[in-house]
Amino acid sequence: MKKPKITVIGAGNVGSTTAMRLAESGLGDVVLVDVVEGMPQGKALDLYQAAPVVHHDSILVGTNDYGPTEGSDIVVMTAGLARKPGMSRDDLQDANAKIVAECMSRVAKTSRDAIVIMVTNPLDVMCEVARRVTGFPRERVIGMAGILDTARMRAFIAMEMGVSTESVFAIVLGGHGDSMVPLPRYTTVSGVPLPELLPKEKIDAIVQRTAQGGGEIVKLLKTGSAYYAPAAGVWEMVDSIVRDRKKILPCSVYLQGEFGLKDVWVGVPCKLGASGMEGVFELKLTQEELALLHKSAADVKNQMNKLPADFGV
Ligand code: TXD
Repeated sequence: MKKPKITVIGAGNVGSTTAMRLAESGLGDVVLVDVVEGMPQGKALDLYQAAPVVHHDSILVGTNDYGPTEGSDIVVMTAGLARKPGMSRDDLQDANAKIVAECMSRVAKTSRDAIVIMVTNPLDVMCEVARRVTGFPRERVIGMAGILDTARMRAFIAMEMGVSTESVFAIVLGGHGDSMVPLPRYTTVSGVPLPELLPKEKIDAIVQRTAQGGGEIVKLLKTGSAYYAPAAGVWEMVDSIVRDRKKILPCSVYLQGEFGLKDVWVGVPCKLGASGMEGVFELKLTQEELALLHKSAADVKNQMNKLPADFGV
C-alpha cells in the first residue's frame, strides 16, 4: 500500500521539528519546502541520515519548489514570521497573509485533494486565508493551536499536582490568542474535575499561565517562538488523520452554526479521521463559558475583517 505523502511548508523551527516527528514515527514520507536555498534540502538529508540509527523507513526530501510535493495527502503549513518579544500574534498578520496566500495557491494547484493543517500565526486568521485561496471545504483546512494550548494547561496541572501529564485531560476553546477559553470544569485528573482538586486561586493562575503560554516561551527564547510542543500538536493531528483514529481534538474549525457561531474560525473539539475534520463535538457550555467563546470569536472575526478582499495570487 502507498505510504502517505506529507508536505511540510516552512523548514524553520516548527517545520523541521514536525518533519522529524512525522518521519521518525513512520507516519509517511515527508517533503520539506522552504524559500531559503539549500536549507530544506540540507535538513531533509540530515533527518534522513538519522534513519539507520533511529529505525524508520520514511523518505525525506527537501525542495524550494512545489514539483516534489505534487499529490500530497497532507500539507502542513508552517511558513511565515514568528513572534519576537513584545509582539502579539496579530502583529504578524499582514506579512504572513501574503506568505500563506502564495504557498496555498501553489498547494491548490499541486495537491488538490490534500488535507491542510495550518500552523502559521495568527492561526485562526491564516486558516481563513488558506480556505479562501485553496477553495477547499472546511473538512480539509484545519488549524493547529488547541492541542498546544491544552497540552500547556495539562503540563502546568501535572507540575502543580506532581502527577503524570498522561493522567490530566484539559479543554481549551476559542481563538489562539490571549482571549482563548480554558475550561476548568471539563478539565480532569484521572476523571476528577479540577475544581474538586485545586483551590480557585491555583486554577486561576494555571488558566492565566496557559493563556500566556506562548508569550512565556517567546520571552525566554528571545529570538523566536515555541516549536517542540507545537510540532507535537501537529504530529497528533496527522496521526489521527493518517490512521483514521477519529480522535476528538481541539482544532481551529470554520464554524457553520455550531456554538451559535458562523463563518468564523475558532478552536473547538472536533473529530479527526481519514476525511479530515469529520465533525464538531458540541459540548454543553454554561452561559458564561459561551459568552467567553463568543468574545474570543469576535476578536478573530475582527482580525479576519482586516484581510484584503483579494490576495493577488
Ligand atoms: O500554535 C500554533 N499554531 C503556533 C504557531 C505555535 C508555534 C509557532 N506558530 C507560528 O508558526 C509562528 O508564529 C510562525 O508564524 C510559524 C512558524 O514558526 P517557526 O518558529 O517555525 O518560524 P521560523 O523558524 O522562522 O520558520 C519559518 C520558515 C523559515 O524557514 C522561512 O524561510 C520560511 O518559513 N518561509 C517560507 N517557506 C516557504 N515559502 C515561503 N513563502 C516562505 N516564507 C518564509
